[in-house]
Amino acid sequence: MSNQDKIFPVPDDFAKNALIDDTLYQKMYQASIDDPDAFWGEHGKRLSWSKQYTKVKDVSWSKENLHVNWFSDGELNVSYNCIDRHLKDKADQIAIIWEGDDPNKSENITFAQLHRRVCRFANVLKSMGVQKGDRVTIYLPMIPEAAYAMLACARIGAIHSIVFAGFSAEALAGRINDCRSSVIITADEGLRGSKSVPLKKNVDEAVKHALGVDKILVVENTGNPVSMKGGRDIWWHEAATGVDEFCEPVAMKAEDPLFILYTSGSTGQPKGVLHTTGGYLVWASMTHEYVFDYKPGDIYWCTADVGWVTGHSYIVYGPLANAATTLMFEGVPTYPDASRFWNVVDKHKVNIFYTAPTAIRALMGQGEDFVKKTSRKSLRLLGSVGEPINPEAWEWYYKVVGDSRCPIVDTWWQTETGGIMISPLPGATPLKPGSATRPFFGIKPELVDSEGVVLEGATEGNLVISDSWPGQMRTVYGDHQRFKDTYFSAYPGKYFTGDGCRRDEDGYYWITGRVDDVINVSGHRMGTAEVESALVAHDLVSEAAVVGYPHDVKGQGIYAYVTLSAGNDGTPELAKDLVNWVRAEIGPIASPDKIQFAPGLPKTRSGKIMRRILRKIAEDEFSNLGDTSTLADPEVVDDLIENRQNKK
Ligand code: 6R9
Repeated sequence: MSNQDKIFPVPDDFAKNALIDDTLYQKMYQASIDDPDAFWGEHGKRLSWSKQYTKVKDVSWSKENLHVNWFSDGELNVSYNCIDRHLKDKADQIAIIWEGDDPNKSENITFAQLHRRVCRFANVLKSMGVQKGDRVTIYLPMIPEAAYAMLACARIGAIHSIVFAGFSAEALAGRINDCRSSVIITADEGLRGSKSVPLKKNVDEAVKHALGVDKILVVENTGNPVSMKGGRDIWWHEAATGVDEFCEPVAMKAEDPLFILYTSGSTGQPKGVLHTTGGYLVWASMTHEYVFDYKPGDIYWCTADVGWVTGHSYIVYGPLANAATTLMFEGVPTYPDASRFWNVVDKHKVNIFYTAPTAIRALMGQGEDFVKKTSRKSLRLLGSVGEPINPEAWEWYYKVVGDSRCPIVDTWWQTETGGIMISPLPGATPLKPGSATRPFFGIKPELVDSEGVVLEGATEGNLVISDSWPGQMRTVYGDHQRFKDTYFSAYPGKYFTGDGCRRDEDGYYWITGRVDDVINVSGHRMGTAEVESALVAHDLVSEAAVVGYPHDVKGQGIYAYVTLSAGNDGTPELAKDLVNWVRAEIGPIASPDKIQFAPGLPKTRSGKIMRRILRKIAEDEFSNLGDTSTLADPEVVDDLIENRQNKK
C-alpha cells in the first residue's frame, strides 16, 4: 500500500473533545451550502458589531457586474474585535508571546498591554497625519510592533500594506508606489538567525524611487546606527513618549478596506490583493477556531511571517479575534540549531503548531535527534500550509514531531481567499497524508477541464470555487479590471484558483500545484515573469525564461535560462552576478538556484517560448520532450539538453 492510500482515523479522545465531529461537520456544511444567508447571518454574530448588519450576502461574479459584498450595512472595528472586547474578562491573559531570534529573549504581552500599545501606536499615526482610508506601508521584522502597527491602522481605519522584510528596496518601492502610500513604518534592522537585515537602509533606497513618501516611522530594534533624515524620519520611541494610551476605535463599514497585500501572479507585476473588514474577520476567526480546534487557554503558534497572508490571518487577526494566545517568532527554525522550534514549543507549552512543508523538509534533513531530545508533550495539533506536503514529510511530521498523537491539518488556501478553504477539521476528518481533504463551511470546490466543463466524481482538473465566501478578496487595488481578468475570465461565473487538483473516491481534494506560470519556492509564491523581468533588466542579458523544478527542501527551485547579448560569455562569475542581481531586484527568496546560459530559447514560429520544453529539461526529463516540430529553431533544444544544470 502506498502512502497515498493510508488513512489516519480521528483519534477517539480527540473526537470526543473536539468542537466539531464528523456528524456536525456534515450538518453544518450542508446548511452553509443550502442557505448561505442564514448560515453566515448566524455566524457573523461571532464578532462584535457597532451596527448590526441586516444584509448578509450580496455577490455577483458575472462579468458585467462583478461585485462582492458581505454584511454590507453592518459596522465594526477590527482592532476593537481583536482587543477591546476581550478586556472585560481577559485583560490579564497573554495575547502575544513574542520569542526573539536570540533564544534568551522573549516577552509576554497581555490584552491590557496590547490595548495600551496599539492605542498609543494609533495616536502616533494620527499625529503624523494618517487618516481613515490612507495607505500605510509596513516593512517590519517579526517584532511585536508589527502587530501593533497592523492593529493601530485597523483602529483608525487606515489600510495597511505589509511588505515582507525579505523583499529588496526595489520591490518595496514598487509596492509603495502602486498603493501611493505616504507613510512607511520600518525598523533600524531586522534580525534572523543572528544576521542583521538593513531595513532602514532599504527604505532609504526605496523612497528614492517612490514618490510622495512624507514620513517614515522607525522602530529601534537592534540599536545599530542608521541615518535619519530630519523632518521625514521619526523614531517610534520618541514619537510615542507621553502619547495618550487610549484611542477610540473608528466604526468601519463592513466593506471598508482593511489591508492590501501584494502577491505574485502569472503575468506582470504583483497584484495588490484587497481585503475588507467584516467578511474577512468573520472568515479568519471562524476558520482559526474550527480548523485548529481552538479552545480558550490553548497556546497557539503559527511560524509564518506577518509579511505573508498566513501571518495576517493566523498570527494576528484570526487568533486575536478569538482571544487566543498567539506566539510570534522572530527567528528561523535552524538557529541556534535545528531543535529551535521544539525548544520553543517546550518553553511556552505550545498546544497548536502551524508551519510550512519546506520547514518540515529542512528539519527532516537534519535528523530525528534534534526533535527527539525535546519533550513536545504540550502539542495537541499540527498544521501545514503554503504548498503541497509530500507524504514522506507528512509522516515524519506526524510520527517524529507529533509522536503519532497529533492530527495534522493540511490547509489549502491563498492570499486571495483570506483564510483556509480546504482542510481537515481535526475532530471530524480522517486524514490522508498529502491531501487537504474536504472543504470548509460555505466552500464549493469544483474541478473543471480546460474548456470549463465541470468534472464529476473521482477525477483531476483545474480547481475553481463556484460561489463566494465572506473572506474572499474584493478587488485588485486600483485595478478592478485585473481582478476580473485574473480570476473570473478563464471560467466565467467561477473563481479560478490557478491550482490543479485531484479528487478521489472519498471526495477528498489533493492539490497538485499551480497550473499557471507561478512557482512555489519554500511556500512563497513567485511569478516566473517577475524573475524574468529582473534578469532582463541586467545590461548583459537579452532574454530570460524562468521555470520551476522539483527541489528536495524548497518544493520548487528556480531555474533560469539566460540568453546574453552578443559578444558576452556565460562565465561562472557572470552566473553569480546574475543571482546577486535578482536578489537585489526582488529579494533573496527570488534567487535563482540554477542559471543556464542559452544561445537561444525554444520558441514557436509565433515567438512564444515553449515553457513545457524548458520545464522538462530543467527536470532532466528530456527524453520525452513531446512534439518539437512546431519550433522555429529545433536545434536550440540540443544545446539546452547538452548544457542542462540538473544532470542526474
Ligand atoms: C496561504 C498561502 C497560495 C498557493 C496556492 C497553492 C499553494 C497553499 C497549500 C498549497 C497545496 C496546501 N498552497 N497551501 N498547495 N496544499 N495546503 O500559501 O497563500 O502565498 O497566496 O499561496 O500556495 O498553489 O495557490 P499564497
